[in-house]
Amino acid sequence: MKLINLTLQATAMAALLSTAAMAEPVITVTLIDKVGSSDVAVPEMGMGMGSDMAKAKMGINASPKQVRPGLVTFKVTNLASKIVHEVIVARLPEGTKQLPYDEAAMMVKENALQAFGSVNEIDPNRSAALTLTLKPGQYMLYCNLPGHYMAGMWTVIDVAP
Ligand SMILES: [Cu+2]
Repeated sequence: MKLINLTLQATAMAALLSTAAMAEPVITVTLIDKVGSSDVAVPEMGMGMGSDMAKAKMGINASPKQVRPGLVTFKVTNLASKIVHEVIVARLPEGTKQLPYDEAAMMVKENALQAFGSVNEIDPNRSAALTLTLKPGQYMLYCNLPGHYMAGMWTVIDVAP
């Protein structure tokens, strides 16, 4: 039930934000986790690992997942109960199968990707916005707090003419 309340709050917030005149497409991004703690014991949920994402303990939802090139605003809401999250927007080189990953640090090797921007340290039940100019291509949205990417905190969007 709590989750439903949070979703309603987020919807109300989105409605409020949309009253501002904005011509560029808005991608609504929600950050979720089903653990309520930093327990990320189910690993191997990264891109291209063939895992059943339905079992992921953390995730990022984006809607819509396809927009036109140009200015794009990401409205990010952290729906997690307790955990701070972040979102990094990085271009995916064509043909990328898996992201470069540092096993020891439990983090994506950020420097190996061309990042376009990020929203850092979003507290639970908080929202933040990020506006970027994106060229055609595929972009990865991911959270790179230790363990979160492999717990499933990523999604891919398409920018297509
Ligand atoms: Cu996270």
